[in-house]
Amino acid sequence: MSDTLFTLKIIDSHTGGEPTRMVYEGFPELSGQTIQEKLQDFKQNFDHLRKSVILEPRGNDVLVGALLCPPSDPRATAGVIFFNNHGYLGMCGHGTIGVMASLAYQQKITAGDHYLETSVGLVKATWHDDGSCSVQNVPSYRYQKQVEVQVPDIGAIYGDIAWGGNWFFLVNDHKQTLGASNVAALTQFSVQIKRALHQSGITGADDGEIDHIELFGNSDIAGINSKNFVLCPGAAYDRSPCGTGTSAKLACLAADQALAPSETWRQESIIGSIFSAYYQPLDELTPPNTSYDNHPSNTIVPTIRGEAYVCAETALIIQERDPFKWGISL
Ligand code: PYC
Repeated sequence: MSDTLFTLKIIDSHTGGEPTRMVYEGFPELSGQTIQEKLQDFKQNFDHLRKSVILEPRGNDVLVGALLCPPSDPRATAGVIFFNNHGYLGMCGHGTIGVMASLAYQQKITAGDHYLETSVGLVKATWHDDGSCSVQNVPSYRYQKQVEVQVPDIGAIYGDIAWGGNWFFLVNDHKQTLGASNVAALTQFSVQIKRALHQSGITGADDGEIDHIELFGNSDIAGINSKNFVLCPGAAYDRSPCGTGTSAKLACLAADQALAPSETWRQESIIGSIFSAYYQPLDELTPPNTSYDNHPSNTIVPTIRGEAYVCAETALIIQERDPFKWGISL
């Protein structure tokens, strides 16, 4: 007799080295009309499935999951809930590109504009003939400039707090070597900053938890504006340049008038993958999202472009008698 509890159909992809696991069949139907209501149901009643999909032995700490669900907005191709080893993400830029590559692989989309409904707003994803994808992200803004945080054993660190679909602390002056061979030290350093922000009660707007730390430095590649290291919630580092992190960066550059609207910004990740990006001021655009009444005047609408590659199409099997059916949580 079969003791299979769930058979979850997935497509794995990577965007600039950062993996996305799109779950498109076999997940219980989430209750609620809106994507936020579905997210609540996921959190309250199916968090064990998040762990099954992401944690070892079926996944790993680097993975970002993307659950496809029916959208409530008639413009949207799909609703998508992003999650990882730590919990849930508002938006995910590399994940959106990964979902689009997976949908294209399944021949569910063709070149052109598509909308995806996320828990923090509708995003426009354009699938290009060359296999790249542009994501017009949710409106992004710098909340506070050069905030000081006292980090035990390190000292004062200054960073900007910005929203790019998740909350970021962006640090330019850190005296760290931004190189792939230094990721262990960069991770440790960024974890200390994140912990200090938390202990000091420093948050984004509306007490939003700052769960991503972003360190910037110069790129060695001609024509590339910047290189970053991004610590994700759950302590893995982003292999891609981070779509929401690049959006937060554009918001800071726009606020400092260091980048003009429509000017291209090329962001390199710590492993050398690249996103290109630009922004439009919010007041010059009618984005697909619903209400913008509460956005600060320096709000921009960023667009991020990158490539994702499909690497696996399979099903996750979750058996009743498996002692690690809900993943390994240490
Ligand atoms: O690309 O936005 C992103 C992202 C967030 C966390 C990992 N990647």
